[in-house]
Amino acid sequence: MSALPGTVVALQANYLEVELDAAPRGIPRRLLCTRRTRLNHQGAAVYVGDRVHLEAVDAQQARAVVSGVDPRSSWLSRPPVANVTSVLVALAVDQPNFDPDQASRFLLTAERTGLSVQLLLTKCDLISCEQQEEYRVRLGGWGYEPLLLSSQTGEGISALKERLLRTSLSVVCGPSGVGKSSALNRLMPQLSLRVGSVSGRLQRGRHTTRHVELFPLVDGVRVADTPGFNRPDLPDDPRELALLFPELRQQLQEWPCRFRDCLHRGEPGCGVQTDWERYSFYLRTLEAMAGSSRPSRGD
Ligand SMILES: Nc1nc2c(ncn2[C@@H]2O[C@H](COP(=O)(O)OP(=O)(O)OP(=O)(O)O)[C@@H](O)[C@H]2O)c(=O)[nH]1
Ligand SMILES: [Mg+2]
Ligand SMILES: [Zn+2]
Repeated sequence: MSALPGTVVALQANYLEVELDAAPRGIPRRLLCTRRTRLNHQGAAVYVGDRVHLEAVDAQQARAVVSGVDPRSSWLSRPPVANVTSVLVALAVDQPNFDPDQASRFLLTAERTGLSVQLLLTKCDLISCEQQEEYRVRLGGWGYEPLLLSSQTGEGISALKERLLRTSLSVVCGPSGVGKSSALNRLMPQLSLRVGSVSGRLQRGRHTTRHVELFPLVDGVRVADTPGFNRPDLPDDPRELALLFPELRQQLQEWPCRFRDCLHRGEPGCGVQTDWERYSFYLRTLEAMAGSSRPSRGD
């Protein structure tokens, strides 16, 4: 039998869970796989979202071996997911409280993929309509049109679904405890994903989701739930940084800076404005990049 194509939907320890594009008769759609030793020797890592080819299928045990990995069309570094088509950054308005620097770190990581980035503001039931409006305006200034969600009241869930249906692989990422799994449960109750409480003074999450996993919404459309973490790394190329801020990108499009390799830090003659909310974060990030030649690891 020739190699069967499929998608890696989960990783657990040394096993890959692969969903076949189409299961020939008598073969289960989902198979637990190991990697061909040759792949290990080549150092070819396999990630969730990867398109793979399977051989040595054992239909009875629902097992197979991954013999090849296709080149990736995109890559989200943390959490690691291949062939992503849209990144959804989930941030809570409260419990855990909204931390603008942390929010920006997640957004920068998402922007580095070069894909469309959607900001999800979760737990909107915890704030008033006026406060919701303030968030809309504030994040609009960051260049985002946030989708306001509540898994408790169901607000925004159908808009989220509509958004997910537009593209083949959306990844929901964000800090622990913001309600990523809760939102997916509300959207697809049959998933019954494990949900954890938030605790402590900072109302942090408890890292309830442990692995990246892809779930089918409809045929050809998947969404990834991911483990929350609290401090994404900053990008390491200062020249790349400006383009990761949509509000700065927009400025540069309207009034391109006259200088080549300008870092837009208020140099005389640089046309970039300084009166935008995240400007100080932008400057601090540039400084942090200059100060650390080695990228730091978050938690
Ligand atoms: N008030 C309110 N609480 C929510 C909402 N969504 C989730 N929660 C609560 O927030 C806590 C964390 O929810 P999870 O869905 O486990 O959060 P998560 O982002 O998946 O967390 P990790 O898996 O640790 O990354 C749970 O106690 C949920 O009941 C919401 O819309 N409103
Ligand atoms: Mg979770
Ligand atoms: Zn400039």
